[in-house]
Amino acid sequence: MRITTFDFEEHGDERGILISLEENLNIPFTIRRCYFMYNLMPGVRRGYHAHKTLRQVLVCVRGSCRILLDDGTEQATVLLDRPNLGLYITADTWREMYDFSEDAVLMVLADQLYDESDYIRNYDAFLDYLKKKNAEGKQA
Ligand code: T46
Repeated sequence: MRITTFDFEEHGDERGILISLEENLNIPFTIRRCYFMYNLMPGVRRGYHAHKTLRQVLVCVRGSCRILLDDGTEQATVLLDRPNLGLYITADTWREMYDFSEDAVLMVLADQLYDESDYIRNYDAFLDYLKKKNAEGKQA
């Protein structure tokens, strides 16, 4: 499956490093929401869902974690272990986040406000959703 990551430009000098994230520039959409998670224990696994329309960029701004992506046919794993790396996740992609380091802070930029009706939180329902969508696409 195709994985899209971004290497954000670092503005570094003797004072440290600054990264700027701007909508429709190095983030490929208009940013409508930002959320982040921390206090993530090494054994926990989060996510277990797909989105029908939401697009997001994930950045592990501190520490590290792994992201499992699944498009219903193939799976891939991405290690987020530096704050200048962004992972772009579009709709119709099952995701799981795991292997969090104790200091991990995972920040997410999203193109829509929070909407529970955009979630598919059951894997079989996700596969059914893709099947129906494909069948409708072939008829059109
Ligand atoms: C995603 C992955 C990467 C809100 O009230 N507002 C929000 O914007 C979000 C994202 C969550 N919530 C509430 C809903 C739940 O009661 O926070 C609680 C935890 O959310 P959830 O279990 O969905 O968290 P994750 O880590 O499994 O998934 C999140 C995002 O929900 C999801 O869109 O792609 O991070």
